[in-house]
Parts: sequence; structure tokens; C-alpha cells
Amino acid sequence: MDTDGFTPWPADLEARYTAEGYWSDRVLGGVLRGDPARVALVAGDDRLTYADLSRRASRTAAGLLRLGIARGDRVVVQLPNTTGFVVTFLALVRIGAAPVLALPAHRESEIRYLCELSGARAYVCAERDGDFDYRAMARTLPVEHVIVDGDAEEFTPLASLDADPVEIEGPAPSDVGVFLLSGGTTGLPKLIPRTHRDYVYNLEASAEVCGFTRDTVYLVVLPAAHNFALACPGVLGVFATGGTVVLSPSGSPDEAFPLIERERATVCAVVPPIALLWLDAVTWQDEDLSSLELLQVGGAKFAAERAAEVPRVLGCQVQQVFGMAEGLLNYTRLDDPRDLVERTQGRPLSPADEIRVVDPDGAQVAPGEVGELLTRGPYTLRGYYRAPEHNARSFTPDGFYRTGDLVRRLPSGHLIVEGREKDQINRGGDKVSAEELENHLLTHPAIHDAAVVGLPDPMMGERTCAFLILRKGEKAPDLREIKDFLRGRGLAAYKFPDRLETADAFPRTPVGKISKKALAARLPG
Ligand code: OOB
Repeated sequence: MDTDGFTPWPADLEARYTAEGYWSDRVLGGVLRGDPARVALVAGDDRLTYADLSRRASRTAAGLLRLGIARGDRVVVQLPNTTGFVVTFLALVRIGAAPVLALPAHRESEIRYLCELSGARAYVCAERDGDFDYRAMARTLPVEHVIVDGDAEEFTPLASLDADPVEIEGPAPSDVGVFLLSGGTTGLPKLIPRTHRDYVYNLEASAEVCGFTRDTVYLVVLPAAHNFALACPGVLGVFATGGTVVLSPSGSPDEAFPLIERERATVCAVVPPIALLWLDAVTWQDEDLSSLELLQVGGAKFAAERAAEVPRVLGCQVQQVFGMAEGLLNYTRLDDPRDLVERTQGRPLSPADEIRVVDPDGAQVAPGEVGELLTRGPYTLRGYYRAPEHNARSFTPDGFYRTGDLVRRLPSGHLIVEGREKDQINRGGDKVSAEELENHLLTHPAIHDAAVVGLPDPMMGERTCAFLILRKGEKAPDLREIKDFLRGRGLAAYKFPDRLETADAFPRTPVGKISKKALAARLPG
């Protein structure tokens, strides 16, 4: 069955997940469960208690309803780590209108597509990101309403969506609560529908595994719109356990460290490049980080040697997190032996997560051997939104999601990420679909063919190299020119190549596909 592009779980699993208590009637709009008088959110000059934040969300929800946004609608949200993001998210999920969570770095190429694919009624954005004016982009988008957090020009100011709270019917727990973005392996980004009940389970179970309590002070340095910082356990996991969320504009030590010191932050989630930066920065910055108890590191592989340094250098516990917007989350546990914490990427969050590690023919490999990770469970999607062809490839007939990650499973159930089968570059946690970038490059007049590969990088893990075959008689464009070209096409900057190489021909595999392994091997590094 496929309801408006959303593939539900089959009835037997739905019954099981409900009977065994993984799924409840709780919905995302009810996630603010802290003591009304305690501080829920610190952002810039704002310091909001649970009562304040709940009131703001209710008033904004009423304002959105008055504008005509209703249960079942989709709204593309592109906001940085601000009070506006948190309030907008909470207001939308209360109504049962699903936020489509774009990242602040996305540009017209991504945003236009997300609006079209989701059939969004509205787009919510900030004024600008540095030199980039979101409002100028918004003028061309196919949405009825543009809502701006800040100076809205001709659009609707977010602050004007403020009305006396009204009775809201609200969504069903089985409704789609939020759309997350897939890292992408194809020419176009994919949308991941997450239901209220699966995402509530995701964030509550994560909060439990990570030991969150009302005393947790969680510093957000990754984009709050990313699954890791939003619900693993993230902002929402903190709200569900009554702690305090502190928003930082970035993970840069000169912004994050003073916030840790001032707010006495206890937990933070970072990608490996930020962790490496912090390990260095403590030597020249003198803020007091002694409140920090746990550093979650995920999004890309974190080397064992570096994981071992975290307790010594930053004075806190380290936790490896191997997750995906599609669902499955693996965490090293707080009481795991040091060796597992340092050398593995954790084990599945839920007893109901089903894991298979398979060879290219789909047969399970021997225990401890490397294979592709397939998974199914109470918070892993059963299909991308409105993508039937892609779904036919991305899932097994019995509903396992093909992650494209190569892993090894230890007897304890812990997974070690050994590589990747999917055509994607993991640039320090930012995911770049090779095909998406190649398609953009192919529109350049001098380029005949393009192949994008990841090259090892000590800081980022990988960086992006585009191999180009030029049209006859064309001069090779330089990196600067290619970046300007891609910027002109409205592609997010993190997807730009870091390096260009020209080739006369691409090496092929026996079946005739471009061998990216052989291409990458052409370069010394
Ligand atoms: C997180 O989510 P996405 O959707 O941006 O990316 C998922 C992909 C995984 O399939 C894997 O290829 C890679 O990112 N990945 C890791 C990793 N964590 C993610 N590869 C190696 N080691 C790790 N620890 O990245 C994400 C979502 C929720 C929590 C944490 C990360």
C-alpha cells in the first residue's frame, strides 16, 4: 500500500511495534515535557522556559492556521539555529503540518526541488546567510506563502504569526510528522517521511540510551534541522526529558567554547572535523569546559585513536553514533568497555532493529565479515516519498532498507563501518551525491563527461574530486570558475568539488560502469 507517496509498515509489524511498546500515542507536538518554570531554550539573547516556549508554539500554530496552513500540509523550513527554528518546528507539528527540513546551506537547486516534490504550501526562511539573501530566492519559488524570520520585505514576517491559541485537532500518531532529507545517492535529493510515532520513539529511546535527564544542558552546534542534532537525542530528546537546549550558530571553538562555559553545557553532538578542531583548540583557548560530560561524535567515521583522545584532552566521555536520516541509529553505550567505544560505531538503538550484513548477491556473510548493512525496524523508513523507482532499488522485497554502508558486526552486536558501496562522498558528515554533482557539471559547455569521487583527507575524512573529460578544443576550467558556475546553478556550496582533474577517458569495470576506485587510485592523494 502506498498512501500519497508514503509507504506504511505492514500490518503485522505495526501490530508488533505497538504491542511491544515501541510505538505509542504520543505525537511530536507533545514533546515539551519539562517543568514549566525551567529553562527549555537558550538562543542568542533569548532564554525561554518550558511555559514560554509552549506559549510561543501555540500562538504561532494559531497564526499558521489563520494563514490557512492545515493538518496534512507540507512546509519547507530553512532556518539556522535560532528560536525561530524551534518555534516554527513545534508549531507545525502541533498542527500536523509536516516540516520539510532543509539545511541553511541549501540553495535554489535544492529548495525549488523540495518545494515541488513535497507540494509545499509555504516556505519559511531567514533573511540571509552571509551575503546570500533567502528572500530573493524565495521570490521564484512555487509556494503560496513565504514566511521570513526577520525583515520580511513583501512576505509574511514569522513574528506576525501570533494569535490567541485555539483548539487544535492535531495529527494521528501514524501521520507523517516530519520530512528529513536523505544524504542522496542519485541525481536528485530524496525525502524521508518520519511518522510521529516512529520519530517520538527515535528521540525518547535515544534520550534513554544517552542518559539524558532534566539536568542535561545540550549544546547544539550542528544544524538543528539535521536528524543528529534534532532527535538523536538532540533538541527534541532534551525537551522530552525536561533539560535545557542551548543553540550555537556553529561548532567553531570561539563560538561553542564560551557557550559551554557560560551555560555549563553537559552534552554536545559533533561531526568528526569539529571533534578534531576541539581537540586542538583546547591548547589555545582557555574556557572552562569542565561541565562537559559527553561528546557524541557521528555522521562520518571517527578514528579510534582520536576517540581515545577525547576523554584525555576534553575531559568528557565520548560516544560514537552511526546514524542515518532514514532511521537506524547505532550508539556506543555509556557503560561499554573502552575498546568498543573507541573502535566501533555502536550498536543498534532498539531491540526491534533487524540487521543483516550481506554480500553482493544478498546472502548473509559469515559473522565478522564485511558486507552491506541492511536494516528494518520501528523507526526505519519503508520507502522514500514519491520515489517508486528509487524505492524498488533501495529496499529488499521484505522491506529491509539497503544502507549502502559496508560494515562488520562483532559478536556483541557492535558495528564497525568499513566503507561504502553507495555513490556518495562523506565530506566530514556532509553528504554529497556524486551523481547530483556530475549532472550539474555536465551542463557546463566545456565538459563532455564528469565523474566525482571521494579522496582521503586528514581533517574532513574525504573531500570531493571531479574528474572531467573536456569537449574537443575546450580549455580546462579552473576550480574557481567551476565553483562560480555551480553557484550560479543554485547548488549548495558544500557540494562543490574541492579539486579538479582532467582525463582523456574513464577506467571502466567489467560491466562497463565507470570505475571510481580506479579513478581515485590515479591520484597520490
Ligand atoms: C547521519 O545521517 P545522514 O542521513 O546525514 O547520513 C547517513 C550516512 C550513513 O549511511 C553513513 O554512510 C554515514 O552517514 N555515517 C557514518 C557514521 N554516521 C553516519 N559513517 C561512519 N561512521 C559514522 N559514525 O549522518 C546521522 C544521523 C543521525 C545520527 C548521527 C548521524
